[in-house]
Amino acid sequence: MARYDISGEVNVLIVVDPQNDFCPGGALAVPEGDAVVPLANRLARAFDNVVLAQDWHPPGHKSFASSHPGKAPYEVVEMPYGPQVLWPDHCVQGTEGAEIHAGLAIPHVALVIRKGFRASIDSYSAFFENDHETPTGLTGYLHGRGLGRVFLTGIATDFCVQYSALDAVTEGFTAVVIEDACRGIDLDGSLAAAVTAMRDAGVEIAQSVDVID
Ligand code: VGL
Ligand code: ZN
Repeated sequence: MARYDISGEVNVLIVVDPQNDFCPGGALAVPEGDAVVPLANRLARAFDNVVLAQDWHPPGHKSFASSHPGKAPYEVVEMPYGPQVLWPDHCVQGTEGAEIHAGLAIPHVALVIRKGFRASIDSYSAFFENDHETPTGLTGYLHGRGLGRVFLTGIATDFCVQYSALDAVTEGFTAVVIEDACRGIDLDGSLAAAVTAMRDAGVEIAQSVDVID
């Protein structure tokens, strides 16, 4: 018996960054990243309201190590808004790597929210860019549609999923991360740290069996 009743109109599933570059063979491949796709499809069938987040960077984006001479991917630099992990070039606007995984089959997605499209600032969260103050507009959308409880699935648990879940709580939503429907990057223990930080902030950590039978 599922622990959550998601039949109500207030529930929304956010599928975070289910994109080719985060799947095996992609530019920023997350181990088993593609494993979230069939589960996201099944979960989505149970939700009336589904939103997708899509990482969407211009060429030469400042989160790319290639934009910082002498720096390598996974090094950390100080940006005006704080520390920033440098990544391999990924999810470049209009490329195959930025496309939604072809196996994602959720025809009733109501909104695709793109993020990270400003060259000088990264945006892990679907709510705010990494300065924690520039909004993407998602809060207004959810309020406008009367959606108050946010379930999250997708990639990467310890980056975009975590940041989105923490911001959801900050913005006054109930946030539930469906842990087995996410996959993480895990840089220096970042996966375990993310789960702890989310729990401490009041994010509910659930499994897909808690949501769908
Ligand atoms: C992500 C690193 C860089 C993510 C996006 O989707 O978690 N991680 N851009
Ligand atoms: Zn990115």
